[in-house]
Amino acid sequence: MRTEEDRNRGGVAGAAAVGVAALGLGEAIAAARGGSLIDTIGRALIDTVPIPVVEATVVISGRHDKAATRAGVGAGAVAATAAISALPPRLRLPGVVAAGAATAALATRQSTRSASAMLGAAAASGVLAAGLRRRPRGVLGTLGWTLAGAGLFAAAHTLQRDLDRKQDGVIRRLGAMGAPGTVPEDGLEGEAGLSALVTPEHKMYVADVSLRAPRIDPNRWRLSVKGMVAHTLRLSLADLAADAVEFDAVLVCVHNRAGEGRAGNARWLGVPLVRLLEHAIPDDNATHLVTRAVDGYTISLPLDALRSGELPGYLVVGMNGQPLSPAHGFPARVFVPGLYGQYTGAKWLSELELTDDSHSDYWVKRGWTRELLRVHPHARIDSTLPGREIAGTTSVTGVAWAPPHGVDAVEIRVGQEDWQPVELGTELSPSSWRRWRTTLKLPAGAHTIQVRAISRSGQTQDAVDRPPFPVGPTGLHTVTVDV
Ligand SMILES: Nc1nc2c(c(=O)[nH]1)N[C@H]1C(S)=C(S)[C@@H](COP(=O)(O)O)O[C@H]1N2
Ligand SMILES: [Mo]
Repeated sequence: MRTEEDRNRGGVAGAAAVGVAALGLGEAIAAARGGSLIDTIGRALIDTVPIPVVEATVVISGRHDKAATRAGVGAGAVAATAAISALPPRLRLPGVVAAGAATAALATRQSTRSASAMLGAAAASGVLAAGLRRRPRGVLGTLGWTLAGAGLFAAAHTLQRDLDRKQDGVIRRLGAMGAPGTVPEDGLEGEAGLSALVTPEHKMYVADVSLRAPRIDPNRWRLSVKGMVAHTLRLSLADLAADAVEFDAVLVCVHNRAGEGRAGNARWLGVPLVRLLEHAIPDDNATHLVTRAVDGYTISLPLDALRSGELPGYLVVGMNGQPLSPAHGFPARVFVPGLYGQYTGAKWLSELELTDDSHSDYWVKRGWTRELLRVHPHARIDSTLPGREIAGTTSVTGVAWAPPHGVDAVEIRVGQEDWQPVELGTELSPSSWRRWRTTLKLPAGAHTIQVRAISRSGQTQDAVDRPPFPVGPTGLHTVTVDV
């Protein structure tokens, strides 16, 4: 006869398998209702962990920050299950209830508020409670629970993919946003390894605190301009598109360290924010424009600087001739060329609110400076290849930016030799990135190459290596070539 004690001896593997199945069911149920349990928990974690943890995750996971966060949630859930299963039997049910309640609390936070995730959490708790009472033992039982969990994850993935495809279809049916027109050129076409002058949408970096782009119905979406204004506005995507103009500008994440790819140059379509302000007429005591997203993210911009033109901000509805993609902020975002992405305005806008100084932004609450962080001039090396024209030479290409003033010069140096200018491509606009190339004659052996950008406002790229936090990264891109 099996005693209670026997049953409890089922290994950690069995408990972990129950955890996988529980999370899988929770995820599938949330997905069936258009949400995600894992992503809701992940976002709540991003919202609450200390800044050094956020910074370390960005450095370690690079472009895979979202996958890393999800993996962390999965591992945490399995570990929690194993921990609960190790409790004395009478404490296990309370343990499951506590874990379920904690998860539900995360799912109701302001930024994540998700009924689907709450439902998923409840279902997961039920599976946990039942599964830990009759914990699987032996290879077969453990395998069965694990496979059931895997199947549920696969189902959740399929549901999510179908919803995303549907959303892509809705966006595609809106048609072009802006004039697709001719492909811009800068005279440096055909350089192998050099970034495109205009970054294609799928190559544009994605950075945000939401693990999944919200799916917004453009037919029901309205942008409200409200708060301390004489006229509250409610604008549809078509209203906005009708007033929009095209501009070229580079978007740079504050986490882009020397030589990295968290930057891209696009042809945007947007309504100058000054035009919206002219219609809304801010009250005299309004000082800030809060850009608020459906995911609870906010960034605010100083009204004076927007109106004087010092911050040439836009309400953006298009990128490279198309509507914004879900990842890049569909249906609308705010973008001020020259400010780092974290300070430039929210994607997935829900409203613009005029306020006084009392509002505190998402990242300011988390310890980032209230000062707007301006993009430092930066040059990046994209390729170092054997010269095509003259044997024994090395052709070096790259991009450089210094928005909103523009790149005046890019200089290169080999080892500790003098800085020398490179050839610049034609500038699309001062706020865009500028491509460059040069040919070096290098003797055989290994050489260290560095580049720096000099802005038209007279700022030379700072060579001192600093991390992104707290005022944006500095330092030079350094590459070693073997000739
Ligand atoms: N709603 C919302 N907007 C946001 C963010 C966010 O987390 N949520 N992140 C900002 C940051 S840090 C950057 S770098 C840019 C990135 O824009 P992209 O993903 O289109 O490249 O969006 C900004 N806007
Ligand atoms: Mo960013």
